[in-house]
Amino acid sequence: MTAVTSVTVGAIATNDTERVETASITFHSEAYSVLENVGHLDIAVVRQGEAASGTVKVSYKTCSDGAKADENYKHVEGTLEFTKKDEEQFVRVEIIDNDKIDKENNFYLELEILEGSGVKAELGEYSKVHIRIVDDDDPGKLVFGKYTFFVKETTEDVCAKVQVERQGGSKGAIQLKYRTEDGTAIGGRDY
Ligand SMILES: [Ca+2]
Ligand SMILES: [Ca+2]
Repeated sequence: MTAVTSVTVGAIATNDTERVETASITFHSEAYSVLENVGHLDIAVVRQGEAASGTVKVSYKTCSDGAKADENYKHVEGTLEFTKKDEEQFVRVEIIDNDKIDKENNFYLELEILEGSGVKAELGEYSKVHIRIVDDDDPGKLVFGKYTFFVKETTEDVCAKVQVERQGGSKGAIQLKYRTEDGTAIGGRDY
């Protein structure tokens, strides 16, 4: 009688394994800048991946990052359903214009996968998009373009053009007064 020490069976073919297709949901980029008076911003959300079937549901909501909800932007939240490959949808966010000078004015929109049916659903490269609201109420500052200005002394009178720049804002018109003061050069003799 011969003892059976091993049994060999045929290897199970692994290339028959069903491939799970993936759909990823993402924004186009990680940040946008908008002027405070832009009105609204339509932010694209896209479905990527090779899967041509299946449905993905995602939720979105705005979150503050310095900017105040319903004072600087209108809070939104909701769900989107993506039913086919490469579908693009938009989330509209309203930007609120005010007359105040705003310093920190950032918020973001965030995605979360709720469910994937008939497809493996995941978040893509940009699951958050940061939005910077650029204030338009700061009149800005007036400064000289250069701290030191050199003029070569000549036998004839020359005109020196000293540049004044407006920086940090542009709301309304600004008037300024200017005058010269003697240093080691004396008014009427040297200039
Ligand atoms: Ca404004
Ligand atoms: Ca403002």
